[in-house]
Amino acid sequence: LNRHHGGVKIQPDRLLADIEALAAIGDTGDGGNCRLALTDEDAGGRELVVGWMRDLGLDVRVDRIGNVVATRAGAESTGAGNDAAPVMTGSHIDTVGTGGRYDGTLGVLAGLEVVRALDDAGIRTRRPVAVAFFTDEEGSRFAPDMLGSLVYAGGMPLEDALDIVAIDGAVLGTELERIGWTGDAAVPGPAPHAYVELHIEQGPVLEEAGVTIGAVTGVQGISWQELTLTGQANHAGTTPMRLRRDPAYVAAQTIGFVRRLATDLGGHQVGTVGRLDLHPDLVNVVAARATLTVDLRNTDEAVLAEAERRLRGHVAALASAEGCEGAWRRLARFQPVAFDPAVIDLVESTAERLGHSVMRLPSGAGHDAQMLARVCPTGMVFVPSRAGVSHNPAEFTEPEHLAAGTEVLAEVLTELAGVVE
Ligand code: HGY
Ligand code: MN
Ligand code: MN
Repeated sequence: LNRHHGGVKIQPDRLLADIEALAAIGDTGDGGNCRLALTDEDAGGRELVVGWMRDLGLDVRVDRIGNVVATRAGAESTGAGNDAAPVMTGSHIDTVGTGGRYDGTLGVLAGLEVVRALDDAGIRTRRPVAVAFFTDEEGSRFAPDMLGSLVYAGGMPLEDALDIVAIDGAVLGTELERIGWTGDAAVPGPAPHAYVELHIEQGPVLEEAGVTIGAVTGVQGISWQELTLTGQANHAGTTPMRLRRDPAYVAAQTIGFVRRLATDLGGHQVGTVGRLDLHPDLVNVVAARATLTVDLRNTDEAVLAEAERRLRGHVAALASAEGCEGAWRRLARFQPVAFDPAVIDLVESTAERLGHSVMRLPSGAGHDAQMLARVCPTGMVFVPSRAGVSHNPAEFTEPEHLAAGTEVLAEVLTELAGVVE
C-alpha cells in the first residue's frame, strides 16, 4: 500500500488489459495500430474508451472539437453547482499510420486506472480528478499536431480548426460530424487546476541511462513546413540534362541539406523529411512537381529559427539554379515549452519516494501537455521506450515500467487533488 495516501494502489493487470483491448481497434496485424484522427478506427477507439469512462461513473463531456473530458467528482464544490477546477490527466488515442500501442493510449488508460484505484481505496479527493483525450494529437492527417488540446487551451479559434484540410483532402469539421463526435461543450475549455500526463518517452534517453521515470522539464520547439517545388514535366529520354527543370532533383538535394543542417547545428537539433510526392510520378516523365514536408525541432528557439532561415535560403538557391519555383506552406510552429517547476519537482520527488530511479529530461516529441501548460501548472511523467523506438509497430515498454509510471501518476494526481480524510 502506498504510505502517503493510505491506499491508492494501482492494479497493473487492468491497465495492461485495457491497452490490449484498445490495440485491437485499428490493429495493423504487426503489433501496431493505425487510428488516424477522425477515421472510423479513431471513432472505434473513442467509443471503447468513453464506454469505460461511463462504466466508471465519470461525468463525460465532449467539446466542439471532439475533445473528451471525463470527471470524477471531488468533495469540494464551490457552490452554485460547479466544482472546483479539476486536476486533469490524459493524452490522446489517435495514432500515426504505423503507430504502436502505447503512444498516447498509456496516458489515457493510466488515468482510468488511477480512477479505479481511488475508487478501490474509497478515497474522496478534495478537487475533482479528470481524465481527458484530445482530438488529433498526432497531426499526421490534419496538421498541426496537438490540434484538439491547442483549441482547448484557446490557441486556435474553433472555426479555423474545423476548416483544416487533411492530407487526403477531408475537411476536419466534416469528418468530425461524419464520425458523430462533435460535442456541445464549449471551447476553449475550462482551465484545470493542474495537468499531469504520463507518456512513453519515444526516445532512447531513459533506457540508455538505465532510469525508470522521466520528470519531464518541457517540450522542444516544433516547425512543420510543406515545400512545393514546380519545374517542367518533360520527356525522360529526349530532354538533354542542360534543358531540365527537374523538381525531383531539387527535392533530393533538399533532403540531403536537411540532414546536414541538423548535424551541423548539433545539440538537440533534428530534421526530418517524412513526406515526398512527385507528380506525375511516372518512370519516363521528368517530374512537373515535387511536394515534401520538413519537420525541424530544437529545445532552443533561436537555433530552431536559424535552422528555418538556413533551410529557406538554401532551397531558394537550389530551386533557382534548377529553374524551379519553390513555395512554402506552414503546417505547425510551436515554441519550446517549459513545464511548471513545482510539478516537475513533485514528479521527481514522488518517483524517488516510491523507490524508482528518476531523471529530468526535455521531451523530443510534442504532447497535449505543451498546450495545457498555457492555461495551468503542467508536467509529464515519462517511462522508457525499448531501443527508443516509436511511431513504429515495434514500440514497446516493459510492463513493470508501465506500472511504475502509473503508480507515480496516481500519487502525483492524488497529491495535487488533495485527499479528504
Ligand atoms: O509529432 C509529434 O511530436 C507528436 O507525435 N504529435
Ligand atoms: Mn503521443
Ligand atoms: Mn505520436
